[in-house]
Amino acid sequence: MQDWYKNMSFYQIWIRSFADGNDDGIGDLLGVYDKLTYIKSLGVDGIWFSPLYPSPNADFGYDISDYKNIHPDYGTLSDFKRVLNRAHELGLKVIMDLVINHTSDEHPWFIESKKGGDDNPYKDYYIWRDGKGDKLPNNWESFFEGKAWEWCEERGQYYLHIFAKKQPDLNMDNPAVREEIKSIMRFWLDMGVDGFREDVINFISKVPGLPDGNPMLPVINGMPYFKDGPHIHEYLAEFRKVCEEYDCFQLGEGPMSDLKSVLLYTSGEHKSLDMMFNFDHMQADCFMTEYIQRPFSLRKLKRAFSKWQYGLYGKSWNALYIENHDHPRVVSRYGSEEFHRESATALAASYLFQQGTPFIYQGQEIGMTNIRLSSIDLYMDVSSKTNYSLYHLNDPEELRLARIHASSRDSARTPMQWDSSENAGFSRHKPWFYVNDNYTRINVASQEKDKNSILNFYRTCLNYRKRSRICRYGKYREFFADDPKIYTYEREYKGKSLLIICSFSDKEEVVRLPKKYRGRLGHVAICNYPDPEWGLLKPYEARVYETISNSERKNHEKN
Ligand code: TEU
Ligand code: CA
Repeated sequence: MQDWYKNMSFYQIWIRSFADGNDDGIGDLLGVYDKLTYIKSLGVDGIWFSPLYPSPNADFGYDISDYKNIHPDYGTLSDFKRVLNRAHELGLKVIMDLVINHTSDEHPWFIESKKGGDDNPYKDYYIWRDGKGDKLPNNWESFFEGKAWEWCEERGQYYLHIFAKKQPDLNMDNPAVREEIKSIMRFWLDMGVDGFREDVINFISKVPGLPDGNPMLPVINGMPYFKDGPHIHEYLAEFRKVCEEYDCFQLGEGPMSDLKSVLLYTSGEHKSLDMMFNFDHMQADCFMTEYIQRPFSLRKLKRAFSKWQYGLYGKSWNALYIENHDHPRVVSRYGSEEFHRESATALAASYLFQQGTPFIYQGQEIGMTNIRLSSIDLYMDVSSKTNYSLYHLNDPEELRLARIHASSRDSARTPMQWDSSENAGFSRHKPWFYVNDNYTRINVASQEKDKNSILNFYRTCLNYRKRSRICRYGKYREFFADDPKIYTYEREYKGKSLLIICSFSDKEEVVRLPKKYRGRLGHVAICNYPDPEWGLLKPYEARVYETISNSERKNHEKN
């Protein structure tokens, strides 16, 4: 397969909150169409659409009830084709979200499957089990809603759901199910889409017998039996074959994945994905999930970044991101709302010069921040609601809500802040979800006008990396890993290098230079302050130095 994706960066659209084209309060494809030139102007090369398909929205699109259609809230298939064609005209690739670990419980397959019956072709499309006496089939917990089993009166059996109750897991061991998946892939590839982001793809093969998990483990106790399961490589190879008929690429989402498993998926004999999203760097201020909070640790963030940069170099390829629709806004987490512009741009520089294909999530490019809603009833994300209702019940309300403020996925799902007009220019109708109050201050229109804005910093970095062979091929090296306030890394290729220094301090800091750069620093190619001062970093200052090696320099001077 082609590796065109190695020179690219992608913009992620979570359509419901992106842009409302018909003013009914819900983002849609008409809205996307109107913003395609904006997206292009960022310097990205493609779009990843979070699910656009019909869905009851128990998990906002990740519970699909029809894989070959568009949700009526967002438009029609012909609206989609219009967007796809225009995107292609602009030179933007388009990738779709492929959610195949589970469907909605309102998908016709599940409605049929519930009926049971020996000659029912849909009978084994899902994972059905009898209870064990008066107990559940096993002790697994779901990610989103308590136990992983739900009773179905109609069929008289339990079904497995690793996520919400309304997201029954498909039985991938059934060849008919895999044929359905391939047919879905072909449907979109034939239309012209350029690839897939494959949701929780490392969960689709379960260990036969579905053994009990360790009862001492919280929430994810079934993980050893559904992550990287026994037939995963077989199934992914089948899907890969379909993709190989087209010039497309596959990006897997791999919660809890480690280097070893990602290398298995993305290189060598089993290669069935081009790259994977991992979650390590999203845990620099929490333990396992954002709901269990810890103070932000830059060292932890750097460890996660470096682990993957060193670990995949020369063997595979990284998918780079610091935000998506599943995590609260990164400025509110790892940056500073006080040093808003500075920290948002430092965060950008901290990952955009790493090796891999960067993803930018809508609103990240203007530094959107977390929303703080006044009551749990105003939140919509199923996982936030569950966390609130199951844990810390005896804590004061204020504290319980503060945990939701810091962890809710809803913070990344507020309407995009386009300008300072009513509803942030997202819609002329009351939006389906709350707009962050700070939209008058943080919005696209005002940042368009400011050459030092976060938006323009993203443009600078994205355009720079596109032209840079060092960014594509260069070797990564981190310096001063123990430094709790500054992230310093290098990319080196054929005697030339970039040295990236990002301060995460809200005070001035002294620049620490790696030995090899002393006396041969080169010049500042990019900086988030207009006048970088020799030897001193301002709060959240980020610089990218371009340098050449001593031997190259000598050659240069001779000529
Ligand atoms: O996410 C998988 C996943 O592991 C996250 O849901 C994670 O558990 C959660 O964000 C807590 O931090 C994918 C999708 O990206 C997500 O939107 C879906 O809800 C989920 O799968 C189920 O389809
Ligand atoms: Ca609309």
